[in-house]
Amino acid sequence: MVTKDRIDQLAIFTAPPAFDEPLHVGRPNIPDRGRLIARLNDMLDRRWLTNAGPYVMEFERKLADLLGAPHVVAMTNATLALELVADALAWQGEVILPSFTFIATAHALRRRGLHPVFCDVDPRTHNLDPQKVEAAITPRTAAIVGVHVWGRPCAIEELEAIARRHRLGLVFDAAHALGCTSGGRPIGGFGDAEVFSFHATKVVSTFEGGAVATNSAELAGRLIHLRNFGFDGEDHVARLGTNAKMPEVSAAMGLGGLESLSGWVEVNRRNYHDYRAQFHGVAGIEILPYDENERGNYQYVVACVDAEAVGLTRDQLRAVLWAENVLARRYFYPGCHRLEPYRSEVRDHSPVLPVTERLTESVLALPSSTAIGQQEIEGIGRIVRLCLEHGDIVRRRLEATAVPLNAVAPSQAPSPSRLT
Ligand code: T4K
Repeated sequence: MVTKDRIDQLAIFTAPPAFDEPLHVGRPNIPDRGRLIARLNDMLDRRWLTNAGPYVMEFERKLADLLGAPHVVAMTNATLALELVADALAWQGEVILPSFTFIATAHALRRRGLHPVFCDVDPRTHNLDPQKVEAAITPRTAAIVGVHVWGRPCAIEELEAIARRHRLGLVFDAAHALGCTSGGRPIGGFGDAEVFSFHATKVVSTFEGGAVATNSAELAGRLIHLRNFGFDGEDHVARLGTNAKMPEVSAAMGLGGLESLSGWVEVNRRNYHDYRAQFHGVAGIEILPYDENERGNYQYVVACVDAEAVGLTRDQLRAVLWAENVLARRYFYPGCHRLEPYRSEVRDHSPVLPVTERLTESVLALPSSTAIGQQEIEGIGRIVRLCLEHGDIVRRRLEATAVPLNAVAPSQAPSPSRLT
């Protein structure tokens, strides 16, 4: 790592980047390799590779304990899991959801033939604003899908009350929220169902993977059929299903992940506090806080950039960081409502979701996970503070060199000299 003390040492001035290798958001956590390989050997000896094998069943049982939900159904990924939940609950018509989420939330509904209705979020929580949800309800509304963005819980009680009052379905996209709590209760047992992701970038990974947690035995039963072509017996097909089964190799990885989870969360938490310390008192940059009274997984460390106070936009700051090989991500830019197919369907292009639009211009997810530690975070803090102290020079440099604000990292494409 190259320590940057002076403004001319920044890579945008053709100096070498601070980091030789890219620092990613969402670098996978790797469980104990010995145990993983032992499990894989057992799996191969057993010659049982998929279709409700022993690892998948053990993974589901252990998840049920962690999530405080009696039924967990493991799937190929969270996107298919969301699709199958919407199918199993027989939703039709409109579903209210945030635009400030990963596109998978909207696509899953749309692929079921539902009409996503994007609702604005609370600027403090980044999650659905219950008042705006209620205002968006029409006679065609079938359900609400809340997203526990960054693993911070939605306003669950308010959303439950609204769903009850209007007799709507309520499901939570809990892709980010494994191991988190709301009011001290594990996320997993709220609403009709909660959907988790075990993608490589999540705190526990199964390479690709997802799961539905629910209190309803009936819903779980339907999902078990749906994930397996609709079979409910050796040769009896009860409904139109698909193939969304989690394979044994994924469950083996996930079991290792669950064994390591508390240690990884400790590292994430330390990283989060190190970032908070780096930016403490820095005007215009806030590291989004986690409620220390709840259990969190701290998988995402999110900086909110106030362009006016900082003197640089979020994208300018990001371009500087990318030149240093710090691949900060602007999740969830530009908002689902600005992406296809939803974008083309909106007749009025004026900002209808003002909070979402502001967030998508100001939020920057910073590299964290077990792949980085205090030294890297100090390096990143130093770069950002240098930028802030010399905002005018940095801005002029970026403008003069026409650095694309969609910049790619030095290790991925242009050498720093391309930035001259
Ligand atoms: N709902 C929500 C709220 C979600 O955030 C997601 C997924 C879903 C639903 C759907 O869940 P799944 O169907 O995926 O189970 C990533 C993930 O692909 C996506 O799963 C995740 N959310 C989203 C927030 O982030 P991208 O487009 O940022 O992926 P990518 O390939 O750029 O990877 C992110 C970073 O991770 C990169 O900087 C590199 C690093 N990485 C990635 C992979 C795959 C690694 O270091 N190693 C790896 O193996 O979407």
